Amino acid sequence: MATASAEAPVIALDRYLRATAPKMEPGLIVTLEQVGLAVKRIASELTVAALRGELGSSGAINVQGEEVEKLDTWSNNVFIDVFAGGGAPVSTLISEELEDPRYLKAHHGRESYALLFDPLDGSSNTDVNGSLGTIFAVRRRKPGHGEDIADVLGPGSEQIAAGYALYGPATMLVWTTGTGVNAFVLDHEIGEFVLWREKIRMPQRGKTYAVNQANLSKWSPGVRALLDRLTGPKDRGGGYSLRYCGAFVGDFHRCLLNGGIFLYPGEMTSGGKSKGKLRLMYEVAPMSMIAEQAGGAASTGRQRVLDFVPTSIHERVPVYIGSVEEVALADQLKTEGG
Ligand code: FBP
Repeated sequence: MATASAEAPVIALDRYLRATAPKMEPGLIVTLEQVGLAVKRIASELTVAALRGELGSSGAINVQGEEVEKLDTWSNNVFIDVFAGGGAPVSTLISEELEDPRYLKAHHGRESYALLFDPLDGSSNTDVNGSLGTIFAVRRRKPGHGEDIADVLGPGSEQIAAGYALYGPATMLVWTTGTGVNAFVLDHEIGEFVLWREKIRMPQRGKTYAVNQANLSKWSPGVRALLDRLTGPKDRGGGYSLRYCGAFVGDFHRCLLNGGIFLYPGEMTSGGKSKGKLRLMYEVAPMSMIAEQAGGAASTGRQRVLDFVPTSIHERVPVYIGSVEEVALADQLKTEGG
């Protein structure tokens, strides 16, 4: 039986949202609680998925042209089930695993929210028991919006909340509503998310970088210059170690706590243009709100991620995210030819 340390009061997520956090609109409180519920279900299933034959591919290909893992589909359905119940004023679900938005009748057309999410981040880790995550963002929907999502395709600065869950040795829920970044840990004994850290600050500079270096040949000279600098001599601003777990959430979480940078650069195409891999609306923009709220930064290599105006819900962008010093260096070295 774990003993709680005397200093740290046990504050559960719902109590924190309702009593401790800066005043929050009631609909947003319920929405974050529902996200917490979906994450608890996914966390519990991940611990036994291997025993239940839920690992491996579902055989389907998603709108991104990627093979869909059984757990991708399962996690996506958990979110649909939780929000279709109508408790939270969410009228629109936009997911990595859904080609088109899913409209929920309960709140359709009214003052409501859109929930944008990547139900299971790091899919290539599902079968090897590696780090996995869930990423989400909340945006306001105008009444009478109908089935047109123009009001959702605004810059990331319009997000009113964002967060992620990290399924690692512990399950963590990290979120912001624009007043700092808070982290909760799932205490499996009581089935509650309990406050771990409030108003987390990302160090201005770190000691690690995270990138799939196997893509080196596809990158611009600016990206190579950045890697040369980070891996160069310590006395010339280098000496960084490479840490890459293959899940954006896991690699970003390390930057949040210890500083450093995660990058997924654009790959140069024959037309000389670079195209990123990660999706703006439900991966990069939510994490960028967290980064900035913790005193970090996020760039597409050409501009601040939160200023980028998307043209579609599944748009991809290059990303350089983490401590302000490393992201500034990436911009200075014109990594995306900016
Ligand atoms: P999904 O797993 O949700 O599709 O996310 C993409 C992702 O897995 C990121 O989590 C991760 O950072 C990246 O792709 C890994 O890509 P690669 O296998 O090319 O290194």
